[in-house]
Amino acid sequence: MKFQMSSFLMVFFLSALAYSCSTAQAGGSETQSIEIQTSAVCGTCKQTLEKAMANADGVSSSRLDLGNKVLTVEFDPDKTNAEALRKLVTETGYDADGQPANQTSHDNLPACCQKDSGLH
Ligand SMILES: [Cu+2]
Repeated sequence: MKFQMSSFLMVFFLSALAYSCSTAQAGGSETQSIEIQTSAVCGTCKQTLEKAMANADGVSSSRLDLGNKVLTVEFDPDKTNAEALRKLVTETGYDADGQPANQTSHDNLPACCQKDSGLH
């Protein structure tokens, strides 16, 4: 009797899980947009960042505004999220919303793109 009860609960649990998965997929694929404050300084930074975003899974478009250094990214929330995109920015070598750039990536950027270049 105890065994029957636990297998009933297991079936119930699995079907509840399957149901929540299918509803998550059915409601998905609406594009979301985020704005990330970066440390980009020039047109080369813009190219570097927009290219990195273009290669990222789930990103449909991105645009860096050099006036305020804000990177706007359109993405599919089923495939990626704001946290992953900020991490990608830091791994490309730029600050993202106050999170510091990956130092190695930053040091590999063209000299004009480095935060302390003094050229900007
Ligand atoms: Cu630059």
